[in-house]
Amino acid sequence: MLFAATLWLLAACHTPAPAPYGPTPTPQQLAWQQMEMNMFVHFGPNTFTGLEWGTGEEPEDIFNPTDLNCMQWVETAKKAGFKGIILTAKHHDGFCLWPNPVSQHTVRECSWQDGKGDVLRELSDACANGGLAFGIYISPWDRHDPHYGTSAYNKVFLQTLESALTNYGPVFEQWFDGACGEGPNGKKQVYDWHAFFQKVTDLQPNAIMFSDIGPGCRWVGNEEGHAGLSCWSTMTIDGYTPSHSPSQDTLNSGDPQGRSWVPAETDVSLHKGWFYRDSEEPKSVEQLLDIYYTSVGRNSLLLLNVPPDTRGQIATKDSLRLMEFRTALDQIFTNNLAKDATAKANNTRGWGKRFSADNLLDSDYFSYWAPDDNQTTAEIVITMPEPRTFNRVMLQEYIPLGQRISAFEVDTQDESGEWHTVGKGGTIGYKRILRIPTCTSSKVRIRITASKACPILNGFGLYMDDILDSTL
Ligand code: FUL
Repeated sequence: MLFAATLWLLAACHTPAPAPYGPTPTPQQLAWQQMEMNMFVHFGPNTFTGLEWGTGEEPEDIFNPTDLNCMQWVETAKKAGFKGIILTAKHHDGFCLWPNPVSQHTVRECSWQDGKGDVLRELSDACANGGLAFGIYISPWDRHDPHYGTSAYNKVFLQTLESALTNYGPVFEQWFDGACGEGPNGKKQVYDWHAFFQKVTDLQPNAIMFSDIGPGCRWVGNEEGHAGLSCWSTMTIDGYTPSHSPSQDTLNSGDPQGRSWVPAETDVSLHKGWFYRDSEEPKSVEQLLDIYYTSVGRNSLLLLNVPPDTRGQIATKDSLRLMEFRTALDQIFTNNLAKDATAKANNTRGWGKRFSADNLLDSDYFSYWAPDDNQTTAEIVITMPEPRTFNRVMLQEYIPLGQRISAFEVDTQDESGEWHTVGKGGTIGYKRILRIPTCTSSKVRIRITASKACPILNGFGLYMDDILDSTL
């Protein structure tokens, strides 16, 4: 008896974890993905002119916030559930929100705060005090800098990066915008992307670099707030640059054969435009929830733009809407209806608890269910103590070992014991939320029908959304 128990224990302890499959996230990319929602802040001369793309000829004095309060941004962001803030330190008009030594078109040149103002300083301090991560957007396209369109501009841009990335503490994300509206007869800048990326790596080795193609995270391919129905965090980026990227469809859905880990980031604005305009109303709670489902719920991070007004504060109507959004998310997702359930898989790696299906239901991110290596399909049955009513199914793949699953279905069991398919999907990735018709059942079955290597899941949840009537 003792001998058998010892043997069992030895076998359980010695079953190795699955080997990583394909590209995997760096620890920084994993931590970034776990942030789930960050706040984007577009602020600058356009806030005062009402333009979306400034010409670069705006007089510096146009930038004149009457009551800048970055702590208010941070407090609002925290209450809304954002984990970090990314500020447009320099948009296409070239105006720098900090006294960039290689530019004469900055806060230093304007009468606001007698030329002593520095929005990067205020925001980075506020983020540090409030416990939020701080990120920087710097537009490579520059409609003001006289060097733009010549190779000398690359040096100016590198010095610009150097100034922004050395003086304001840790930067969690460096955002490289890809836009250029110069047109066929406009200036043509050949960017030295290699040097730009190297500069960020040297100065902020932990920063995630965003551009159309990453390398830290990629553009999702649209500004409407939706990742692909299937969304791979993998894509091949060799041979591409941020100025020459794969098609928007590929950016939207990634590439299951992709050779790099470049997860999708979904940037979208609370308003119609990126900069604040009094005439624009914030998106409704329903629209925001929909965006949440099509971004966070489709293996992408949501970067929601909340533009401050001409005071330099988030307008009341916007912060109220964000609070309503937060309340809705809490109402839906605080109560995981499967949290006291049990889970059983048709195949489990080794014996014992280490890879058992129950690991889907605990709150430990790093515990997961995995079957034997040769399994690429699997079934897990989740049993609740009594029938429960739900319309959202949340699944998480354990991405530190790669993204594997390419097709799955979800069934519920009726009183007579018959199974009915209620939802299906392609990829899962870090997080997938399926919107299904409202159903009542005590048993849910996850069927993984295709996976590139043995599937590995670490999270499962059932929720009821009474707010957004949608099964998309
Ligand atoms: C685009 C820019 O042209 C918009 O103005 C905005 O900054 C958006 C986030 O990226 O490429």
